[in-house]
Amino acid sequence: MSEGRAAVRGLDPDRAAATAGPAAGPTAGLDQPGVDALPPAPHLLVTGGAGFIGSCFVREILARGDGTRITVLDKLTYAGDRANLAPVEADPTQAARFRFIRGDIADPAVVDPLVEEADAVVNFAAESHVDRSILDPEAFLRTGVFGVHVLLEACRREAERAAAGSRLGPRRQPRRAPRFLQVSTDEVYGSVPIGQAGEEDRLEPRSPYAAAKAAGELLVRSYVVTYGLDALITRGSNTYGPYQHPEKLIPLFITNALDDQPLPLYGDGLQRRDWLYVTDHAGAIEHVLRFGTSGEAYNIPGGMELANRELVAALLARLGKPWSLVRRVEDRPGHDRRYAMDGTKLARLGWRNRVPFEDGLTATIDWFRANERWWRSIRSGDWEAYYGRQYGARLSHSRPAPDPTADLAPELAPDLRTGPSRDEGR
Ligand code: NAD
Ligand code: TDX
Repeated sequence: MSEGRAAVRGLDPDRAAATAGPAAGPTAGLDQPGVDALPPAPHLLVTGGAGFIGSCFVREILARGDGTRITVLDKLTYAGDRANLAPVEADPTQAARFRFIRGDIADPAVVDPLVEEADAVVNFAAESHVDRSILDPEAFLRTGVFGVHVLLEACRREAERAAAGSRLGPRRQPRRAPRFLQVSTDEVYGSVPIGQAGEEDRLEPRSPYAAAKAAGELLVRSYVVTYGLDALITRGSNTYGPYQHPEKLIPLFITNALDDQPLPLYGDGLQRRDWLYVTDHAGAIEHVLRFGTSGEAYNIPGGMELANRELVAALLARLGKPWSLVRRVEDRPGHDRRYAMDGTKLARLGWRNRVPFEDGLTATIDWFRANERWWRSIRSGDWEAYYGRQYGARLSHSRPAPDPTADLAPELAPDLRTGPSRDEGR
């Protein structure tokens, strides 16, 4: 079994409990990257831990059974779902090391006591969908800027207590200040027409979502410089996998295709994204949390760059559905043409992604096929209003999208139909 398969295993909620138990951690098999910044059996505060990537982070760490305790603070917006944490709550040994609190990161009364108990805070909480940020930007700023500020203030207070010797652990031992990790995104660099963005490149966000993420990052940076906070930033690329909200490209197109519904491809479909499997994103975040240098940002690329229409062709081939489902619709305003990041800094820290794109895509499709109840319940209620607002007019003015496999020589077409290889995407 490849490492990729091993990481994919256990993501099915029904099987997770059966597969839980000691397993290779995200750092297993890598060069020793340095000193672990976390104490043994740490207590982590994971904000936004009921969402797509945050819940994967929680499930993966608790399934390891290494003594780590996790408190999740999540507002349960339309994007958060406690069902994403059901595998943890259903397993008594994991549940004993887990606590869920519903609340807002922008509320100091909730945040302060939780940060007081934590060895580290990992902030996944955000409004995360670019299209929604174009429709209604305000919530993006509230969580992405003010919410980050509240978390940072709580960490600053704890750092002051640690410096004064009054921050004590459960056995009244002196305790270090909490380490803070802000989960950010490749979108802060804006569109990257050629080459790859490095961590020192300028931030040039182009959507309200990306601007809120960039603002959150700048706040973190200011707390490192001004107050000496122990804080880091990760910039992950486009992430995919089980439990992703069906508003995003891959789950939207899988679930629409399963229902033989049209697939709304924006513009010419030649925008390029770099795809990262969710367990690799979660593993890299934990790796940076433990081994990263305070004050630094780390890119987390996926290593699989594809044009959207190539990705859609690969999805349809695996689903056994025809290209005729794909409709060319009006483009997203300000649509970033390409994201690409250099991953040298993270590789030097000792992290390697484990899940090849082919395995990740197959596992994702299998998961959505097997968990129809999960996605049908999300695609009900408010979903219809959102879908009508985002796609109603677009689909009624749509036209067929050119089939990317049609212009290829017949001997090349089968490769694309079964999905490009990992190396081809580099
Ligand atoms: P998601 O939308 O699936 O989950 C976000 C979670 O945050 C939800 O559970 C939601 O309820 C919670 N939340 C929102 N506002 C909150 C608030 N004010 N207080 C507490 N909880 C709140 O998002 P995701 O795709 O899992 O992304 C997680 C993080 O990773 C985000 O910060 C996002 O910017 C970043 N990111 C995502 C991707 C991607 O491709 N999905 C890539 C790079 C970075
Ligand atoms: O219906 C669609 N049609 C379409 O052509 C949707 C939803 C998307 N697209 C295109 C837009 C993008 O070029 O597909 C690409 C991927 O779109 P999204 O899934 O919306 O992701 P993106 O906008 O690239 O942002 C994602 O990656 C970075 C996440 O949603 C962010 O949270 C993350 O920070």
